Amino acid sequence: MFHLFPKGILGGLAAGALAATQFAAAPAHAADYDVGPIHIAQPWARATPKGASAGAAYMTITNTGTTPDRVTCVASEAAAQCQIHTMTMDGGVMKMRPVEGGLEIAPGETVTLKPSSLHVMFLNLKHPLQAGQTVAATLKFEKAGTAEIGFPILGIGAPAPGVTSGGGSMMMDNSHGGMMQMDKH
Ligand SMILES: [Cu+2]
Repeated sequence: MFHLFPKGILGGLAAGALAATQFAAAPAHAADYDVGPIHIAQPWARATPKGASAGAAYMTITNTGTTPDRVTCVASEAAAQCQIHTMTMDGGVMKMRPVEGGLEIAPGETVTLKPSSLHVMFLNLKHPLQAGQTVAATLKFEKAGTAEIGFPILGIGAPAPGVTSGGGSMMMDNSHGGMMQMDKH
């Protein structure tokens, strides 16, 4: 079949397809960060509806070192408070609570923060998280040190970058309202 097309047209089609692919992939790309032996990949946050008091951010953290480390969120420009939360099902209700003493990343381990699971929580937002912008937060690793991470903000209810489906039927992780309860410590 290929012999029916002049070589120049085929080349043009291939180049066009490649350019379109690169363009489509570009917005999902986020910077990675290294803090000592800690590698942070694909940070992202979800946009929040107007008036929401809380927002969430996600990333993948790998400890390439030989000793365990613990991470906490110490500050964010967008919120009065920044914490790392776990989510668990308790009697059919999704509950989240701050990770006490920091989230441990064991040597050689990768921990993924993602919707309906571990997340960085911004409490008492100063302004909504707007899709297309970036929200910055300062993470403190007990041993590796401190890093300011920029989380590109994806749409409200967006799945994790690289995940094609919406991540199941759980709706409660977006607004932190509804069925969700939060334990105060
Ligand atoms: Cu939370």
